Amino acid sequence: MISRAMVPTVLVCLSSALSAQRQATSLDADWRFIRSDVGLGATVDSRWQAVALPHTWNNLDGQNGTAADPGLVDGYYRGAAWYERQFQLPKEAAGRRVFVRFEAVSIVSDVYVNDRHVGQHRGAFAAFCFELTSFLRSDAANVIRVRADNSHFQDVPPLSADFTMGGGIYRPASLITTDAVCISPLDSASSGVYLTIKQLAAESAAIEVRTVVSNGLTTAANAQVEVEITDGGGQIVATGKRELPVAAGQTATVDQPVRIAHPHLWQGRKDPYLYTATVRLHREGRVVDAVTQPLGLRTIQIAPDRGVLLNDEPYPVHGVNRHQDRLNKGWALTPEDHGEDIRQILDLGCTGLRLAHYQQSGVVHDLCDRGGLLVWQEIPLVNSISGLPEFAANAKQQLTEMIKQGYNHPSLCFWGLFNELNATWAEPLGPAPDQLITELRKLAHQLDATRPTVAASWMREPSSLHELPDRISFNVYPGWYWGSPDDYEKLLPHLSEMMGGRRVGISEYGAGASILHHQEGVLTPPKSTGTRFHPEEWQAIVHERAWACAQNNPHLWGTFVWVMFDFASDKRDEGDAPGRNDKGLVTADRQVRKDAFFFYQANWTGEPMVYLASRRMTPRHLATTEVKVYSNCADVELMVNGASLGVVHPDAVKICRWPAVVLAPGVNRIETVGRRDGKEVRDQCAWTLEAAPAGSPP
Ligand code: GCB
Repeated sequence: MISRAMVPTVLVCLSSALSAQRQATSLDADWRFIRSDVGLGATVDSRWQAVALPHTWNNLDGQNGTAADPGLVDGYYRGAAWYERQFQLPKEAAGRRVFVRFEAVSIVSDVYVNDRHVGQHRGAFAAFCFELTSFLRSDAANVIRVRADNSHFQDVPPLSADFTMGGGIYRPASLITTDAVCISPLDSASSGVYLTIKQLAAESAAIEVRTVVSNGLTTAANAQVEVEITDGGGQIVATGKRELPVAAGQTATVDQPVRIAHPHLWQGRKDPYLYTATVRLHREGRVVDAVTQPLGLRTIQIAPDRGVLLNDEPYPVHGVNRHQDRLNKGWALTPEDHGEDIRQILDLGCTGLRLAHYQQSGVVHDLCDRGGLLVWQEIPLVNSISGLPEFAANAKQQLTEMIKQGYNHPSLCFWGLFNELNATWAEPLGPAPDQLITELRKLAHQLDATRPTVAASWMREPSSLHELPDRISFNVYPGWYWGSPDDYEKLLPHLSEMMGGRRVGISEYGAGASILHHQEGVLTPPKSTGTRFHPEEWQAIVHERAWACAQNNPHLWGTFVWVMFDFASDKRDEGDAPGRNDKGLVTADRQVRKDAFFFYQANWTGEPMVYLASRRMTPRHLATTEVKVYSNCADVELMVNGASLGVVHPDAVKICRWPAVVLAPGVNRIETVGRRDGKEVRDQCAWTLEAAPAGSPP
């Protein structure tokens, strides 16, 4: 514990040379925090900790299993906590408007400034923004307090889910000061600028730029809205200017058409080319505000017969799911953490990404724009709904925030409406979700006519729910929760047939795996997936069979592995650690890539690679074993203890096998070399053959 006296209070000082335009100042440093519902009037004393954003209180208790915290209902603290911080406005801010923007606070947050309630936000995943102007003291330090509460709320999705619902101000926060007339930061905390591609052809692109302007004056204002589009090299390629009268205290919207000649398209991973759109607001002869947004020129569709069409061309979408979670950090991720995740996802060769099961950080969206990933982002409507009208209203609010805040990101291609919803299966049982989903789809289309809606279903039988999003997807786990990996072959055409021959997505598939657990010889599915033994080899088998059926499959429009990284789900108790879902291709600390990671890398990337599977299975007890290598090379050679066992060509899913390799007692040196186009790549490991433990089968 650090007492307040020990913490130097660093006041936010906005730049002394305030320009007329908006200023954003980070509020991330110098908060005090207490994990208790102490109330607004509580004195900040030695019980309060010094913390910085991003911050969560569940990074440790939310990942250690429920048994570690038997006193807590969910096994981790779900309740209210308080944050407090001081800031001072410089004289130059006088007469300007001041806003606070939180990029996310979980789940319900109440913001107070100088002991007055500024506003409440309900929902753990979207940004929100409040105007502080009338709450501030210009002559003294201002105090902001936030009560964040991650209890269960019957009106805020998700009602339940297989992940820890971390609490806290777990993304950055900032103060924004603007002129009295500004591009609105209050339109569902979006940028206030919406870029819509109206037409895209080789000769020209027609873009409509919608700008929302807020007038904080008590008199009418005459603003001019200027649009400037620059290309990747910073050259201006389109401009426009419009007059916009805004009544006193009101918000007005202007739509401006602009054209870009010979557009350079955003082409996914092939060429994620970005333009930049800048909107400037002029008043009384000066620029008073400006907002800059990414602009990627692309169209997106999911055709029932041809699958995903990016710019009218079929585009193979294969990728992974990702949670906003990391070992020992929970949801409080830095830009570097997000950066490393997306780098690993790109390294894997993904073309698609599903952000499960909620809106993720804007940092991630920027990285996906630049990396060329086609992203599915969804609202957290998981398992069941409640019949409360407030629940439906909140789901609509979260959808609105997700769409408005993500609108200009070309990588965001599919809006997800639900995950595994079913009134008859989920606990707690809820009412039939059909009406709500119908309303959500309508709302999504009203807000955004350019992107298809999607959803993930667990049901393999016909359901009215499957018809509600524009395109349905299925979460399927043959070889894990049910059946065998061989079931993929019949399952994929079955799902498409069930949907009248239309292509379907596979939004989740996979199996758990521990890098500490291994199975020699003939592999068998786990008797129960909820048990401790989750061999890495079985996960690889499930993915090998799944991908053998899924690649180039004419029944599918896209596939997403469950899941890229192991993640915290405190209620789980299986695999090698309680509190963890271990279906990741990479461990929760991002340090170890499991065998299945390299299986996909061999299939999805072009840079020559070889990888020796089961490298961690040592010591071993079977002298005669199959050796398996994943490689995208033309020829792959295996050497055991220096002797070549011959060259093999990878099969249709990039697997090379040497059956019946005989190991010597003690340490064996296993080496492989892949060759392609005059390039050589190598991998090696050491396996120790031990005598089988007494009593084990021959
Ligand atoms: C699912 C859910 C996902 C779970 C996953 C699993 O179908 O959509 O949230 O984490 O299965 O691992 O069981």
